Amino acid sequence: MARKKIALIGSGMIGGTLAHLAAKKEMGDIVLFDIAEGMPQGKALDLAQCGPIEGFDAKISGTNDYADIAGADVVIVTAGVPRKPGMSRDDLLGINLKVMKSVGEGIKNHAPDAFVICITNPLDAMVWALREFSGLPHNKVVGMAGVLDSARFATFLAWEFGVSVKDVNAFVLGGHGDTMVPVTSYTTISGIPVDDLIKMGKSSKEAMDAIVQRTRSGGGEIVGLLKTGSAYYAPATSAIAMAEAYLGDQKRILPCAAHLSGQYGVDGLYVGVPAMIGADGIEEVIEIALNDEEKGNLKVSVDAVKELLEACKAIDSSL
Ligand code: TXD
Repeated sequence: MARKKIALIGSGMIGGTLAHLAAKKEMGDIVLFDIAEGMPQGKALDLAQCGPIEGFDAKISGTNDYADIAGADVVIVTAGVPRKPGMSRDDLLGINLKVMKSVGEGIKNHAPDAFVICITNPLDAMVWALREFSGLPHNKVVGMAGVLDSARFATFLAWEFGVSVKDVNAFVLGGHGDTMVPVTSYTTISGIPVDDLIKMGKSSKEAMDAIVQRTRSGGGEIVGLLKTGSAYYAPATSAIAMAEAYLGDQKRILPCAAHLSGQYGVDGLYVGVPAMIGADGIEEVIEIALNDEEKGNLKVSVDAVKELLEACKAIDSSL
């Protein structure tokens, strides 16, 4: 059986990391695409030379021509510009919306059967716009944010409780922004709800609130430290988990920016919700029961996403 094909649209900090992770895992052949001449080709050659050391067989190529992504099974989109200190994710909207238009065309023309994972910020708006521009089915276009935000939440919780990260199952819903909704009522450590651990005196509500806030500003914290760009190791790792769930028909339930058609009272938007990923892409959106505070927080997050989409429509009348 021929190897799967993974196309990476955007070969920058996340794109290069995606390629390295996908190669190490032998997920398939990899095509790095970028508009920067030479850079995808150079990274592809460099990564290919890891093969004899790591022992992976994968054809890794770089290109500036969308025709080379033809037949991709998975397309992961990081094309655009990242934040600099002082910038919000929303500040990227004008520039990255135009990028999504060209990427959407490329995917429509050359890889219409792919499962598309969008990473470009502002994520909730860019994944929606990418789906509109590409015309792919809604279940085959998804945004990566919740896996990353949940991983940040889980990391901070593991540090707070002094436990293995392996035993923390954290859930973050809503938009990938300051209004994201870390859901402590569905967050467990070895199946023990975090709220119960607080009642046992293992931590405090104040500590939890601080962790929720640190999770919300997790991206900005790294941008402030790096100064030249934003996070890329954990974002790439998150998108690879989603791609593996698709390629392996794993039926994983992951927090994803998925298209809602009435779930959670939302229609026609992409918002971070628990979604099952398998061979058909987003196979199901899981509607979990939220308490009143969580419902209120999700509504704030959904309203913020709606504002972003209005901004997109104001820029591009085709949307
Ligand atoms: O959780 C999340 N979704 C976020 C997303 C986590 C971290 C970073 N987030 C966003 O991903 C970030 O705000 C950016 O919008 C993207 C990509 O971040 P990255 O750090 O990889 O940015 P780079 O290193 O600048 O890479 C972007 C590449 C760069 O090589 C450009 O030449 C290329 O995108 N680019 C394009 N490629 C194709 N087509 C067009 N039009 C284009 N414009 C720029």
